[in-house]
Parts: sequence; C-alpha cells; structure tokens
Amino acid sequence: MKRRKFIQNASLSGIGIATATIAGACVKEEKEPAVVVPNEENARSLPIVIGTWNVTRATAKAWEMLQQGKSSLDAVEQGVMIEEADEKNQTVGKGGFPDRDGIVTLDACIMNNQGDYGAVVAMENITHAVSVARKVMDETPHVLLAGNGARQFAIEKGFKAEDLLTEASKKAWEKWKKKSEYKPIINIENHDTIGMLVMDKNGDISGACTTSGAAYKMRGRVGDSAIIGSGLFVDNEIGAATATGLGEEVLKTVGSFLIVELMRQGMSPQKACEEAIHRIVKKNKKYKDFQVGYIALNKKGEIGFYSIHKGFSCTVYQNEENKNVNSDFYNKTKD
Ligand code: SD4
Repeated sequence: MKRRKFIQNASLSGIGIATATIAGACVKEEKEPAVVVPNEENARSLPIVIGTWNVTRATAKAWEMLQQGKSSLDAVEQGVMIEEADEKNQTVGKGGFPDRDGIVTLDACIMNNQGDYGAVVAMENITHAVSVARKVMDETPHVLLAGNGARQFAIEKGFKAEDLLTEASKKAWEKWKKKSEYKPIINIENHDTIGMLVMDKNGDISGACTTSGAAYKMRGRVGDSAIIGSGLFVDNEIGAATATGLGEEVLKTVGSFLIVELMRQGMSPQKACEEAIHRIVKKNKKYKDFQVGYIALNKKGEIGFYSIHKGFSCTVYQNEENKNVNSDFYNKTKD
C-alpha cells in the first residue's frame, strides 16, 4: 500500500491502538488520530530495528539479516536498500521524484558502531546510494563524495549506472512544471526518506539514511539526510537518531546530533526527539507549513519518535513483532 494512503488509513482505523502492545510503548488516549508515545520504562529487548514511516518490508529485511548473525551495519544497509529498489517509493532511490530540471539525485549516508561515517550527496544514476556511501566509508580515506565524483566512484566500484527517472515520476514532474511552485508538502511522498537504526543483540548500533530529497528541489540542492549529525547520528556509547522531513530545518538545528547529545545528558529518546522538534518550532514561525519527524533509540534499547504534524509514523521491529506505529506530534491545532 502506498505510504500516504497507509497513513490516512492508519489514522482512520486507529492503528495506533492496534499496535499498542509494542514493547517500549504505551497508548496516549486521544480520539483522532491514535498515537503511541514510547515509554522508556518498558523492558529492553534486543535486537531492535526502527525506521521512519511505514517501512515494514525494510525492517523485516534488517531483522532477517540479524537472525542470520549479520552485523547491525549489514542489517541497516540491506534494510534501507529495499526502499531504494522500490520504484513505487517516489522519495528514495530508483523512482524518486526528480529535481526541478527533471534529474533524480540521491543523498545517503551510513554510520557504524565505531563512529565511522560514509556518505554521497547529489549523486545521479545509481540506485543503491547507501551501498556507495558504505564503500566511501570502508574503502576511501574520505567520508563524503558529491555529484559526479560520487557517481564516478560508484561506477569504478562496479555499481550499474541506470536511469532513475521512472514514467510515474516523470509524469508527476511534468505536471508540477505547469506551475513550478516550490513549497514543501506535509506528509506527501516527498517526506518519505527512510532513516533506519539497528541495535543488534550485543547492543551495537548502526544507522543509515537515504533519500531522493525534496521533490523538484533546485539543481544541486543537498538536504540533511546524508549529512552527519543532521539526518543521522550514531554514538554507540549513547544511542542514535535519524530524521525525515524538510531537510533545511533539520540542518539548521543539527537535529540528530542534538538528540544523541540530549540522551547523553540523561533524556529519554522520546523526550530528546520532542526537544529537537521544539527547537525547530520555536525558531520558525512557519512550522505549520512543513513537517519534520525524528526517531531515536538509546543504549538501553528504549525508543522514541516525534514530529511537528500528525501523519508521521515509525516502524518498529522488536520482540518478533514488526509494526508501524503512529507518532505523537507537536501541532495539535486544527488549522
Ligand atoms: C531532504 N529530509 O532532502 C529530506 C527529505 C525527506 O522524506 O525527508 N523526505 O530534505
């Protein structure tokens, strides 16, 4: 099911209530929509896989890798690759919405439990941007490659160059071009980046974040997703966080690093996600016009997630259950 549809259906059917048995979560009584607030007092259970939005196939893949004894790094890479390969997902990898010139460009990054980081930004023609990011981390003296250099590196490493613009995304772009209006859209497909955090049974954490970025962005625009500390941050001593939504706002507040640092000071993942959202809304009167969502986990195996507006969700695979859970949110006004 398309995510947008799923989110609509989820809030209509009160899926938050249906998923309330997830370890680490308790239901907050609200009529519409049902939301779940993670509760740090619940028991830890490893491993844990969490992902932004409804990405149960991706979390299932990561889980499967962990069951095979693979590392959290392998699990997180293989997990997000599911979304990168899914042409129906118009916000990640192949099939992503293009920039305003009709070219699909990808940003992705990965971090391991040693604090190593690799990333590519504004890369064209390669579906599995996360795997290129991993190669940057594992096989170069650098951490971040951009544009043509990233693409060239990928091809040298054996990645296949292909056209990432599908008919559906081309059609959407052609329709958009008639008005060429650039404005962020809340919870529509252009805010469906996948950020994933995995803690294996030993408590080691890895994370990845991959996206085609904001739909119809300016040529050369890079968002938060591949930028360390903004779209993703992992500190194996403390925990990890990842972001989705309007990248400019995440970048300005270095959101994922902020969340990990707040957890270092003793905040729960839930409170830390809430504080990171509060920082954005306090500084930006236009917060009603855009969405940002964060998910986080800490070393104890507690999780948190929070967004500015309703409609955000987190997929949690824990205790053999793979569930998509509606997030609590800041803006409770009706307008
Ligand atoms: C960006 N944060 O490029 C990304 C967009 C996003 O779901 O999250 N899309 O700004």
